[in-house]
Parts: sequence; C-alpha cells; structure tokens
Amino acid sequence: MRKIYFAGSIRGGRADADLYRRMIEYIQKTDVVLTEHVGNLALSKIEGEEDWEAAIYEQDTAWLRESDLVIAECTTPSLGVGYELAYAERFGKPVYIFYDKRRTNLSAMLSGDKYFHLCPYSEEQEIYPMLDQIL
Ligand code: 6K6
Repeated sequence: MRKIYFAGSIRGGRADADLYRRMIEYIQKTDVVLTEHVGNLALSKIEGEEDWEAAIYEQDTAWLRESDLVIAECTTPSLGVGYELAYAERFGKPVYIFYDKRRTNLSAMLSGDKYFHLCPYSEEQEIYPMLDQIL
C-alpha cells in the first residue's frame, strides 16, 4: 500500500479538524496515512518526550521523505503545512493541495508554484471523487 503524508493545520487553528479526520478516514480505505494524528491530536504519540518539538520535526520530515505522495488541506493557513509542502517539493514528492475556494484566498506561494496540483472545491462532497482520481 502507498504511504500518504496528510498535512493540515495544527497550531494554525483547528477549525477544519473534523474535515481532516473525514479525509484521512477516506484515504485509509485504500492506503496508509502516516499522519493520522492531524485529524485527531489524541493520537499524537510524541507529546511529553524530552525535547518533543524537535522529535516532531524529525519524525515528520522522515515521514515526508518516506511518503509516496502528499495530500494537504490548506483552507486554514498553517506555517507548518507551508513548510511541509516546500520540503515535499524539494524531495520530489507529488503534492495535492485541497482548499475551499469560498473560504480561502490561497497563498500565491502555493497557487503560483506550478509544481503543486491544486484541488479547489466548494462543497465537501467534491473532495472524495478528486481523492479517487489521485489514489
Ligand atoms: C499534540 C498536541 C499539540 O501538538 C501535538 C503534536 N504536534 C504535532 N505532531 C505532529 N505533527 C505536527 C505537530 N505540530 C505540527 N505538525 C505538523 O505540521 C503536521 O504534520 C501538520 O501537517 C503541520 C501543522 O503545522 P502548524 O504550524 O499548523 O502546527
């Protein structure tokens, strides 16, 4: 099974956390999601370790390097997700960026980068057929 790195906002704000969880559950029907905790922070296993923020960085960048592709939900802007997308590009990983075009004016640093596959939607139901095409 392919390994999918799902990226979504954590400290940028959790307004779309339930959407991330539904997308992750959908992807898990066919593929492995390395970053299940993005949809449910209770699943995070690193918090509490000594120097746990460095552990998060090391774990997430290792997962990005071993992933087959990256799927990001970018409606809620997040510095961490922006960093991950540039990191994924540097390692040649295919990157698909989902965003609700009614709610977000996507950064030009993403919409202007021809490397990224943009997946705008206006209703959540449009997301799942697009995921079927990608997976
Ligand atoms: C548990 C409770 C609060 O924070 C945690 C654990 N934190 C993180 N664990 C794993 N990945 C993280 C964590 N914080 C950020 N990330 C990564 O950055 C995720 O892969 C997200 O895609 C992205 C979110 O970045 P911010 O800047 O919105 O936090």
